[in-house]
Amino acid sequence: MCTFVLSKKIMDQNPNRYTITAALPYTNGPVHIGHLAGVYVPADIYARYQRLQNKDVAFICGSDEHGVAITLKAKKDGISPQEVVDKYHAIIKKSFADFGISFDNYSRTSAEIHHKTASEFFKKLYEDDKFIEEVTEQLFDEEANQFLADRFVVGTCPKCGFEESYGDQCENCGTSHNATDLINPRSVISGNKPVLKETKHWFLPLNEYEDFLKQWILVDHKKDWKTNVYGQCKSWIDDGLRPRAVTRDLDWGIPVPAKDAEGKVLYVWFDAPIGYISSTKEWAEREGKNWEDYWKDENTKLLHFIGKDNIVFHCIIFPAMLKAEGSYILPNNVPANEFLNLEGNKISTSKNWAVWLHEYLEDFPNQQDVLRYTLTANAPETKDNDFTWADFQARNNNELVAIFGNFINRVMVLTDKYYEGIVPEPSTFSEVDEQTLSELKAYPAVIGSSLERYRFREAQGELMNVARLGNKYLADEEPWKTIKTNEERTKTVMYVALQIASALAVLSEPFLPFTSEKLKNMLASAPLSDRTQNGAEGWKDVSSISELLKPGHQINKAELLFSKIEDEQIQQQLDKLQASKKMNAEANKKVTPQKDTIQYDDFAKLDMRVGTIIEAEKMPKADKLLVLKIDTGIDVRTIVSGIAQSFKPEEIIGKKVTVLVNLAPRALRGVESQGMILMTENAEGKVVFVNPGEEGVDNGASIN
Ligand code: B3M
Ligand code: ZN
Repeated sequence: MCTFVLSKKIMDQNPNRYTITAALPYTNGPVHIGHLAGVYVPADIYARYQRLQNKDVAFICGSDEHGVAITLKAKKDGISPQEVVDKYHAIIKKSFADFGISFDNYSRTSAEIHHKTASEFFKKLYEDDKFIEEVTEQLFDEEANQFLADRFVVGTCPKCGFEESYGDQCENCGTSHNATDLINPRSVISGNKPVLKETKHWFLPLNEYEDFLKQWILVDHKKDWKTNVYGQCKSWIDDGLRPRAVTRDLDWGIPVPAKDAEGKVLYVWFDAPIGYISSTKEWAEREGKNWEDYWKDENTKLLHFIGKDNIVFHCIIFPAMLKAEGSYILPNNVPANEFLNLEGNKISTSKNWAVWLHEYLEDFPNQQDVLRYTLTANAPETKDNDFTWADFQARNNNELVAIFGNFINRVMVLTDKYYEGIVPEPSTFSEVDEQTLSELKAYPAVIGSSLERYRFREAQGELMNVARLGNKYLADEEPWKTIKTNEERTKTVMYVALQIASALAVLSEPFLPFTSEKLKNMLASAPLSDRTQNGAEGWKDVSSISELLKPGHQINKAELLFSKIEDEQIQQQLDKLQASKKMNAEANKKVTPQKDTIQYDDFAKLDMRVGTIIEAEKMPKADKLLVLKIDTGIDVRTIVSGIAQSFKPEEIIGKKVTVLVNLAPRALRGVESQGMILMTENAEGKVVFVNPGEEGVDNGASIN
């Protein structure tokens, strides 16, 4: 009994099979750096690392092609939902591949295998009586003749008061709720206030899973789940779980396989996580594997990489579904990240405030690793973080080029120069050499330990320490000096430096796969298939093999691993963002509705004249007010105007303005203002004068 418990424990800690999922991106737009930093880069690092450890890895993803987000995008662009998903599925799939995200399978939820899998999953729960079937009142748009689910309805979040909360989830506080919980709901389609209408749906009674979830999350995973994930789960559980509808009245999605369910589809968050399973099936079929090993074997470690807005679905709802089904394993961990901002503002698809992956790949060809590196260095692991182009440039120029690239370049150039690219035979190791080699051998465990705890920034920092170790070693041992005095010593030093370079080639693979590949080619490392079962040089080889590059081994010519990123490239990116900002300002400009009709006589009462500002000064002790002297043609009079935050007094002297001259005088801070200057706002929200017309119009000319 005792031995059994012990061995089970060891297996749990060190499973050989990993099912690693990355959130299925919605195909209503391309992928941006926020998605990459939050989900795909860490998931890829982790999957690559486990493969290098010789683990059996299924790294699974695919496009999430259902849900209201897709329908809305189709409506907006005037095309069909299918056209929307086809377009973005192709863009997303290609950009992931070009960026080196090493999915074992990238599927899509419109695939037949997924429809079948999701449908069968529902049917099993339906037949096992796991759902509550209930007629309830749901929000309905009478004009559009449609029920309003999820993103079809916005309103005030009952929890935080955010006025633009979606029907199923509040983007502000992350709470997930039912559309009928919204205060002041409005239809996204017509803008109308919805009415309530009866309709039948199937609900998963989450309340019945409360005890299970409490034990599984709040007790079993109290220690190993990230605090942000654990905290969110706890607050949901503490709030009390309620039955949750898993079907919708929509025409885009997977038809509900139940009696009297016409016109109804599965809720997108019911079918999407099942997409992980169908994508695994698709892969297993292709590779001749058994998909059930990856989903039903207790020794398999299931991990979901997601962003923080998806926590409830992966930690509460999907596990409850899996539990209800009964034959599946549960996730071992859900290492969700917080959000990445861009240049101080929230990334936004609709505002085009983003760095799009497919555009990055065009603007920075063959520089995938620079973005991977920067995103990991700034990963929003414990709090929201900011991406700036200046930081991107600095990380490249001061770290990748100056530390990593510089070390490799020195090793390559010196080996070529001194030994024509042949790894020299070392003689006796000094204490420093021994020390350096033993430090080097400790790194796989150091980096691995950070990765096992999902601390990717820390892990990458340690990788850079390997390059730093190399630089320091060369700087201290100065082979360029000893070459003149002590050939044997130089050989030893270069031999040690080459081992460090070779270790870097292996250890950098999860983080900087393109660099690793290049470096392996430069070092002409052993053919990939010779080393480990997975066909790669193993992680542990760095610590267990006494020499990674043997004396006599011929390396290839040096290539540049990283190149400097110039200011102009950065400026171009900043200009691009500036252009988005401008477009948004224009698009967001709200035109105020027209006022009530007036008669001509009402208008004729206004006496507006052309005038010129002849003096301007700040009103003492008032931030907003300028005291102006205006030549109105009738007289020179004083007008107090609230424009001090938009103009400096000296820059407006001589300006022609439109003046309402017969406005009753009133005192502002003790100064009598005798009229009003007409102002408006330009597209960027800047206050400007209403220009009274062509040049050459005299002061005093009437405007009518
Ligand atoms: N499509 C949501 C998102 O992109 C989503 C993830 C599904 S994972 C099963 O935020
Ligand atoms: Zn909220």
